[in-house]
Amino acid sequence: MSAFSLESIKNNIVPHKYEDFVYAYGTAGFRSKAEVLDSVMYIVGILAALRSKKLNGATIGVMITASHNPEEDNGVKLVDPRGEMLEQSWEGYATKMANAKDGESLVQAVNEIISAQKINIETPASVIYGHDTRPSCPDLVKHLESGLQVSGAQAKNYGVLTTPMLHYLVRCLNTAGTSDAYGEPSAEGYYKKLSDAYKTAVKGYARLSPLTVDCANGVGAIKLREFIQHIPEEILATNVINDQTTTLGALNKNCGADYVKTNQRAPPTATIAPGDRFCSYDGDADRIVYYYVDKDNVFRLLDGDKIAGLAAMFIMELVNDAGIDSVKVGVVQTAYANGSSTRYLEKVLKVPVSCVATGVKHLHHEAEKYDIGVYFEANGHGTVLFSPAALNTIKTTEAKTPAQNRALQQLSALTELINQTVGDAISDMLLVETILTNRQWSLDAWDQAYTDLPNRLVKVVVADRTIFKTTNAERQVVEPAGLQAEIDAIVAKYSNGRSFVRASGTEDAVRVYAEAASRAETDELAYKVAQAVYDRGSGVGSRPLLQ
Ligand code: G16
Repeated sequence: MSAFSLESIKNNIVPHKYEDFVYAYGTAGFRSKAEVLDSVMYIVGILAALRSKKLNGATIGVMITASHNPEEDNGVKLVDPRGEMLEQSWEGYATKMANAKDGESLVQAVNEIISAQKINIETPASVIYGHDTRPSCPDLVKHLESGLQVSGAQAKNYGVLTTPMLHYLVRCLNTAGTSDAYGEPSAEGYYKKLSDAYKTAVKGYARLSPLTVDCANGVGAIKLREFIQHIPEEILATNVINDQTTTLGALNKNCGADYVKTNQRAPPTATIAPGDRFCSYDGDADRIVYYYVDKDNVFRLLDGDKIAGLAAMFIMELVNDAGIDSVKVGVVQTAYANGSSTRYLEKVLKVPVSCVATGVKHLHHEAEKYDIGVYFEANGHGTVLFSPAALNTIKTTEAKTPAQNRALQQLSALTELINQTVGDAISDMLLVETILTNRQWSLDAWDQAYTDLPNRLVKVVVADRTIFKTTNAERQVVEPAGLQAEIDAIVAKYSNGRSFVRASGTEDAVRVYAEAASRAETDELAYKVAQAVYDRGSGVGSRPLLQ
């Protein structure tokens, strides 16, 4: 390990691939075509080391993944010491460093951070990193390592990992030996923590029928196979499909959570009959959606909204049965949440609901405001956070009846089973399976909570998506001027109509969401709004047409 050296930082800078490419730390870090990311990896190594130094040598995580994006993309994000996303105030530093085109300007950007954050560069730095199964990862890792090297960071490569496992490891390493120790910092430790909790949570209940898991041909296939070795088949039966992790071009292609959610259909590789139970992960296994076909073979999606409703319902009942009503539950959603789900949460469950901008980081912080904060994006990203006070109440309350005892035990198991750092497909799957097993519910029974309003997501490619600016948790567009009035006028023509538009932080497109009373109205509304976006944004390619 060498020392932090501005001279080395300057001399080893990795040149930008294209002069005019502008980098931005977006919804989930840097994300774009893998070919333009060499220079970004180098600066991320330096930034991670600086962040660690700023936090007195706490371990910082770096995950190389482009999650749901196509295989030719890649990306990188930083993980803060408790396993949460990089503090937002540092995103600007990341962007500034990434856009420095020569050694001098990079050193200048680094010096600005050191002085603004009052960083003692003599403080040791500790960084761990991992990556998904993309073919571009090994080369990108080398550039990251070069950035870590010139920063003198103590670094450890954890190799191929799901994103949530990397978040877990970061938290374990930073809490080791404290009263707040999160777990054993290894893949084995992660599998053991989750599997032990699951066994407790379903004890005494009959196992459900096997669950088929579409792993998007990504890292989830490898890790789920390892994980299920820790649970006997009499307790959880899974069948893994879309596990071609070494087939070029297969990752996220016509499969995975994003495909299923966006297209509202099962992957073509899934043979699905009434009564079957299916779920899909995304490419780095941090999202999950469930689905089935009803008795008429009609596809039914149980997305992040449905998971939030199920989790909130179950946890609220446990809190009630445990006699710890002082512990308040809340749910966090984004504008993509189906209107029916919000109505169900507010009117049926009577649980407070907050709406925040897209991005796990926004939901996570909002969820921390509740004693137990359930947060899910409709696309299947989410988890449940237990505050220190809630954890304490669950652990210290003395049960007066067997029913109360059972509820407290169940809650306690959930605090171990649910990944507290970030949404996690494996952990979320166990949460859903726990609830369904406790209730002995089919997917159809779960689906009865409410009926989704028909909804449609459309992507519009425009000349420059950054001109689209929004407010009010992304529910209204402020720029280009006049677009919101146009959307309002279109929406007004549809019963139960709702639509909003926003620039994606992970893809070069503007996303359009629409929902209305009927499928035909929803599709028409979505495409009319998409055309307005296309016209205002000097759309690229063909005009969106109603299909
Ligand atoms: C990332 C973020 C999610 C977000 C998704 C889509 O997910 O972590 O919070 O919902 O991107 O974001 P956007 O609409 O801005 O493209 P992932 O699974 O791609 O890491």
